[in-house]
Amino acid sequence: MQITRPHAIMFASPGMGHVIPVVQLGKRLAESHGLQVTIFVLEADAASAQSQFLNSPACDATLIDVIGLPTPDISGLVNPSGFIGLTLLAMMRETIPTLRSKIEEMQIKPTALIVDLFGLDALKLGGEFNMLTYVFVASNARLLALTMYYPTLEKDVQEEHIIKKKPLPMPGCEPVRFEDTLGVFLDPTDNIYRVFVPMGLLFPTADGLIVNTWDDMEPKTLKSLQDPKLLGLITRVPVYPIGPLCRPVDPSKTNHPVLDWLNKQPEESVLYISFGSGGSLSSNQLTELAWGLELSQQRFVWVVRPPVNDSASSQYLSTNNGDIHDYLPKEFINRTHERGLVVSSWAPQAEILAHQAVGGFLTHCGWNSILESVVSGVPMIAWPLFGDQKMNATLITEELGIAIRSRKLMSEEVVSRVEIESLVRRIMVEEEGCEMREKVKKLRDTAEKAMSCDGGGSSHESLSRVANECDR
Ligand code: BUP
Repeated sequence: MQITRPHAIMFASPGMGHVIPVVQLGKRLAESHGLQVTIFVLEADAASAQSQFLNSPACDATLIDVIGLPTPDISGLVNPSGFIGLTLLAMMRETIPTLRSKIEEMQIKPTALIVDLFGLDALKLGGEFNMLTYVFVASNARLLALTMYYPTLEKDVQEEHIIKKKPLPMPGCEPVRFEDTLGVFLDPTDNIYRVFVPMGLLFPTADGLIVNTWDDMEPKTLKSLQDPKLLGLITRVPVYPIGPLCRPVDPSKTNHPVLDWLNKQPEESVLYISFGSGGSLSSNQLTELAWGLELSQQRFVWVVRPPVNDSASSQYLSTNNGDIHDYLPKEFINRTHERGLVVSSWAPQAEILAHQAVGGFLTHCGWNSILESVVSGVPMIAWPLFGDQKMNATLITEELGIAIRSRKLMSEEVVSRVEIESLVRRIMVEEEGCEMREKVKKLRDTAEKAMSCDGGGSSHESLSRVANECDR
């Protein structure tokens, strides 16, 4: 007799920052908790980083099934500012009928549906197919807390925060500073506000909330989310901290030019710089960064993206596809080639951060990037651009003390080359950097402990509870 395993299906938003953690969660549920896992993901073009990742050994086909769904036509979407979140939400919404047909066709009926933040509308399929439903927050507990809490607030409390720019108190948590607030919360008259803010009310309609964090990373917020006298009052369903789930380092990836170069550098001597898959700097800021790096005299690997020209930083991808020499200072590459490497394509970030030569990470503070830095024991220079990145930056600088940042970034001013030189030196050569390195390594140890299967780590136990619920 064939024994059928409980079957969980996952619905992932497109983009590496979403697909990577969803795949890691699926693999973990299959490998350590014995579930059958099917992941539905919107197809991207074959040359994209997403397609390459989904076809690589990292998505072990013996553990999980990945099924591509056609990208829907959303040409009728009104999105004058080009906000990527609205596009993702519309794509996920329009794909629900296709997902429904796929579930109907399944031989082994799923017992659970796990959606990510842009797939909340699909929670309604839970009732239709008698599935338990979970939201997977591939970001942190603080984002979950704010997103759920904000729509429950009275108008005047919201206005105190967004008009008078006062910090927003959240029960049992650190207050949210105005500068860190998600852009979608800022203008109640905007369509983006009307679409996104009420989404926070959908979380308690799921059976549980799975978050890519762990107790030592966000102790206060996690406690509050689970305390019925604090934020637990609005959460109402169990919160499962199951992280850090990160893309594991691929030991076979040894012959990449960046890794070859790192092999020749002294231990903890290189600063890695990346602004993620969707971030760019203005040309002024790019120039200042290049000069700051050069002045610092430190070794670096820099994933450079073409600049955007309207503000200090942006979430909108640049349309400037010019040659890298066109937007870096003249002769920059020649002058720095002995101690720096500039990369213009997708870099093997997890492997770079885990390399012994890397001693610092200048990051846009995407949550996956932060987790990858922590599990590699690398302190950071926080350079948030948009969305939850600003809150993430506050967490790692002010609450955890594993990163530094420029105050200019809070008012979106250009950070000068002199200040960048100082930030780089503080993290790479000064005592402050050494102390942060020690701190982040201690945090890394707590991450390992939380994920440990043998020692009953807290994140492992949390995910076991989800897996047990799916077995019904
Ligand atoms: Br760029 C880049 N190589 O060159 P985040 C990114 N990555 O492996 P996001 C590479 O993509 P937000 C590259 O290791 C991480 O796993 C990186 O996720 C990988 O940022 C992922 O850090 C990027 O969450 O922005 O998705 O760019 O999530 O903040 O919208």
